[in-house]
Amino acid sequence: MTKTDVLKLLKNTNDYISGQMLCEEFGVSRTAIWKVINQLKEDGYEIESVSNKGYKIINSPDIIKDYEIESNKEFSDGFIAKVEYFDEIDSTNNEAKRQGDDYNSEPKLFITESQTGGRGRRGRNWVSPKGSGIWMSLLFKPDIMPSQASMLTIVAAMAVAAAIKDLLPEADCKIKWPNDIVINERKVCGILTEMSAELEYIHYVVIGIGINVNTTEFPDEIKDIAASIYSLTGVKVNRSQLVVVFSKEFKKFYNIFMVKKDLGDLVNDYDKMLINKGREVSTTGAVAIEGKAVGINSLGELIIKTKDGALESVRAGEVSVRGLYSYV
Ligand code: BTX
Repeated sequence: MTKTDVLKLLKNTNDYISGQMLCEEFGVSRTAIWKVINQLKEDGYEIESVSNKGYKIINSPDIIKDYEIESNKEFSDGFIAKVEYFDEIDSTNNEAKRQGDDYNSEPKLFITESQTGGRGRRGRNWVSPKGSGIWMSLLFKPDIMPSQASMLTIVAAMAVAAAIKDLLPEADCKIKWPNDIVINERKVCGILTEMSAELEYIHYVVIGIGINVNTTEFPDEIKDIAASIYSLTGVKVNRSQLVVVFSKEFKKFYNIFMVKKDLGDLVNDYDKMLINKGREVSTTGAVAIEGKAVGINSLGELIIKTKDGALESVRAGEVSVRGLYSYV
């Protein structure tokens, strides 16, 4: 009997569950049940216990521990099979990679309350303070070629944006190509995809996702770009619920992606979420292009219509894109 087992039962019943029933269900003593209930109360779960009736869960805390996520009713509908939680870690992407070499099974999520060395793309830093965000990495082994893996970042971005919309339909949540999630044009989420591969074979992929959920303060160097879901919408989203909804959305988009192993059937949905669409952008990096962003193609490249009417497509690995006058 684990905390997940007990929580699942408590969360899935509206009525009281008697201690006797829990004992029988798990084949353990009343003391064992009582101990687990007390541990859950220490974690912040509000559990009512009434003599002759039993236990009833009144409220769950905003924690992102494995048992809180895995006991969610909808968890089994999602892509993630297993969760491993850390109070603090250097980087969940690093941990996924450390475990990746021995990895050969179901999709696993690494999640933490705080990162001491959170990483962005190309060696940039990712600010990951304690208690207010979701810092997580998904480890799995897709049956695709290494050259197709960058498209998974787009799939993940769609899933995060859709999950936020599921919980907050009113939020102006969009994607800044390729994979920043923005609300009111401020960055609330970044995604870093890494992999271990041979030329023609993927050992594993790690999709690292950082979401500013309830963060209220950011360091000076990012405070003009970054914001949190809470600071922008005034709503405190339950983080474990957001993870579960993300897992469901990721499964949905990933399954569509896997049919053709490209984004052809997702282009329309992506373009609807794309904040750059129809806006003037400029690229920096391998190629410098200015023009109006049109949308993406089935490889996830951004199509830009230049002043002379030519359509150019740029790859995420090659360029950064900004609005002509601002971050988007
Ligand atoms: P990125 O290169 O798109 O974004 C990094 C840039 O974003 C930084 O240079 C800074 O300007 C800005 N930034 C830093 N921290 C934040 C923040 N909390 N909110 C908004 N903007 C910020 C994006 O890279 C990839 C981020 C992935 C983060 C996840 S967290 C779990 C996993 N573990 C890990 O080490 N990284 C991933």
